Amino acid sequence: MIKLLQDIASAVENGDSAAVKELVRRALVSSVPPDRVLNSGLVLGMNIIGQKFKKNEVFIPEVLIATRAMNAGLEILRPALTQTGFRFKGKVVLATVKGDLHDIGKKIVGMMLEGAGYEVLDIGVDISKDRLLSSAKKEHPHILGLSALLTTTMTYMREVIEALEAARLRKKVKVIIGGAPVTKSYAEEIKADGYAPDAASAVSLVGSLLR
Ligand code: B1M
Repeated sequence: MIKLLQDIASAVENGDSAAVKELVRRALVSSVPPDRVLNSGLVLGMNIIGQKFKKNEVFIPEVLIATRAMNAGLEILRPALTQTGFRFKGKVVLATVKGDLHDIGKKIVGMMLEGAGYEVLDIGVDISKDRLLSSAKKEHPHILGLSALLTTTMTYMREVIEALEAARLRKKVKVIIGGAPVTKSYAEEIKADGYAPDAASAVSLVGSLLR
């Protein structure tokens, strides 16, 4: 069983979607518990690629290919996880803020969070505070993740937090922020709950906020 799980992790790391699908199917047929396939196979592979990405040992194309392979495995696994009463570790709503169309980094963050066992709802780019408020009310996320790549749009993050406060929703959801121009000190200044410089750090941050 351990060899099969290691093979799944390696196939994710190598971005081999076909092998991931086949190996996950084989693991399920062999009665490997779905949560082990997830955590000791798919997620392990994503963690390895995430750490390599953080250390500049691999780059965006490798991460995207690995996340696609991980998602291919997750699709095979999803029904089995649901059947065994698997519960996501928490729910995250992600958005790129109003005025900003950049979403490559946010997609990577979302995929890495999914790989780590969180339910992720990516509501898109150019998202207004009104849409974020209605998402917070409707979806009840544990975490609201805001991304911005422009110095002109990162200021909108403060407006979102103020709008959440005005709507008395601020205590119900943790807000994390990220994107190239965003800093830890900016996060503190606007009273966000956390800042992550990259996708692997975002996974650690969400884990620590929901602990
Ligand atoms: Co634009 N762009 N862009 N662009 N673009 C930048 C950001 C820029 C730095 C380029 C430059 O001038 N050197 C510059 C911003 C300058 C500034 O404000 N500081 C810029 C500009 C000016 C513009 C336009 C205004 C250009 C124009 O039209 N004159 C325009 C604005 C459009 C708009 O948004 N309204 C524009 C447009 C575009 C494209 C549409 C062509 C395209 C976006 C395509 C897309 O995203 N679907 C684009 C791109 C691709 C870039 C660059 C080249 C690459 C961005 C990227 O995807 N990086 C960028 C230059 C650069 O960064 N080198 C640039 C890769 C990605 C993996 O990294 O997004 O940083 P990143 O994500 C990381 C972390 O930041 C973090 O984790 C990710 C993974 O590790 N992270 C989070 C991100 N979100 C997070 C959220 C979290 C936590 C971590 O929690 C929720």
